[in-house]
Amino acid sequence: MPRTLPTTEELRTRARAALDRVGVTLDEDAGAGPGAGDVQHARTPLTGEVLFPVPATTPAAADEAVADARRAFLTWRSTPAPRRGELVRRLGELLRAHQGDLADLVTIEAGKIRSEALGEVQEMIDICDFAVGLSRQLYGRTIASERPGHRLAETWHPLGVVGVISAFNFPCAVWSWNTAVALACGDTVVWKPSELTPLISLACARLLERAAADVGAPDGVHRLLIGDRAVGERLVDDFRVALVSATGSTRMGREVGPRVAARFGRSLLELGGNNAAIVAPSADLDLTVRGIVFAAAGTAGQRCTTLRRLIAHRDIADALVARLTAAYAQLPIGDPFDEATLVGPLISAAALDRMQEAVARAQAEGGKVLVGGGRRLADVAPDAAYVEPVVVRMGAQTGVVREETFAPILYVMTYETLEEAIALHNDVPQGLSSSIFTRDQAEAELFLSAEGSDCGIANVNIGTSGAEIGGAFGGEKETGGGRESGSDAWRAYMRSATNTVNYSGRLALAQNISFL
Ligand code: UN1
Repeated sequence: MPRTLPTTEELRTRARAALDRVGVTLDEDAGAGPGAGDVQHARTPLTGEVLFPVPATTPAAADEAVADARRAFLTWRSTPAPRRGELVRRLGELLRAHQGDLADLVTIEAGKIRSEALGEVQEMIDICDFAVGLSRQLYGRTIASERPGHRLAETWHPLGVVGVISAFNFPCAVWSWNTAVALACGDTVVWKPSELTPLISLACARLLERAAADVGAPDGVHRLLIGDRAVGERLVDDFRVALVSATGSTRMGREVGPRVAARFGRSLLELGGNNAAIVAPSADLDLTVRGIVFAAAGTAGQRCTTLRRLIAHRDIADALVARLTAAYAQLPIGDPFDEATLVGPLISAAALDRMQEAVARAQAEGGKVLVGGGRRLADVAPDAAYVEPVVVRMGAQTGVVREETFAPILYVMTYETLEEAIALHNDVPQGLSSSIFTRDQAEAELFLSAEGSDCGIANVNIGTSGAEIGGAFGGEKETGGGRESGSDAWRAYMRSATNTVNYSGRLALAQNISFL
């Protein structure tokens, strides 16, 4: 087990070096644009300590940023889409060249282990590739007109300024899903990242700024707002922001959605998940255990796709739980830069408090802790939050199980019939990701059918987390209904127009109407 951690000073040096290679200088003007005044503090969950002060965006500068993005939109929307793709291609090249630097910043600020941090940057590279292709595939349809000599068609146009609000746990990939696609679609972007991850945000913004300069795109295609909730609220309420794409808690989405709707803006919400896996009697238990441990304990339980509920058939539940507890007991927890580590720190001491409260509630609601839950490295780093992922066996899906706690807690329940398992699976307010582990094809198909999982993501023999960018990402119910990333999620970033063209030389009205 790793017993040592890097010091805050070592992390500062490493962050400074990565920022320097990317082209960010941490000074009064760094990234926050004109009018920078207040300061925000970059921290690292590795030690729980402050790294650097970062200039925050003032409200006036935030308004100016939206104005810049709006101005840039007026030229960007008329730039041919394949040329817009060149900006995204250049961004992808820069992301490839700086994959290690960006991964360093993700580890330092979000606490991800090395391979997951590199994986997050890989998602950015992949979505850039996807969006470059998309820039030649923004297809509309032609529709058979009911009138002779008429053509009916659907055209897709850029939407406007897209406001991106992102969370600490995917501090750069979620930005890239939105930004790469929005730019290809002809939109411009104003980004309000999590307050907890300003450094990686400055690095991404700088690389995009460099890409824009390299290909001659307007500089205002992207603006970064460093700040707290008040800065995010300006984006939400600004009528010049056509789409607000927000990732975060259901509580945040409950505020953002109605406020954007009140001004008839569009919103795309990626909110909480409370993802479950059903493990059927025929499941391959070796594969299942590995799939579960990555999904439940990976990223220290801090993905919106993290596996939080396990619904195991009663005939295999004990065997499964025995293997799981053995695997959990071996998990290397500690320094995420150490190649052997699989579980890094929670983002903050407050996150640890919430985890401990949830475990205590689960116990009060009849749950039994089977493994984990202890704090680690408190002597070395008293301000950090290293914790053992925990497995709690529950007699029923009680109140706490139906809530999302953003920590590595896996609640285990049992079932007898698949119908019962699916009912339990769907009986939570959230609807993001889901899995079934089975070798019975009929069971798998039922789970994927309209009567099965009610989530936006439904998997077979693979865990709930770690989706590829090629599919649409998002979920139902309190998860918010948005779809981002691949497939045809791009349509949310454009507006469609229906065109009727009469080339007949005669006026023919639809629905056989006679007039004049
Ligand atoms: C998130 O946790 O906000 O499917 C996004 C996954 C990742 C994205 C998670 N590709 O786990």
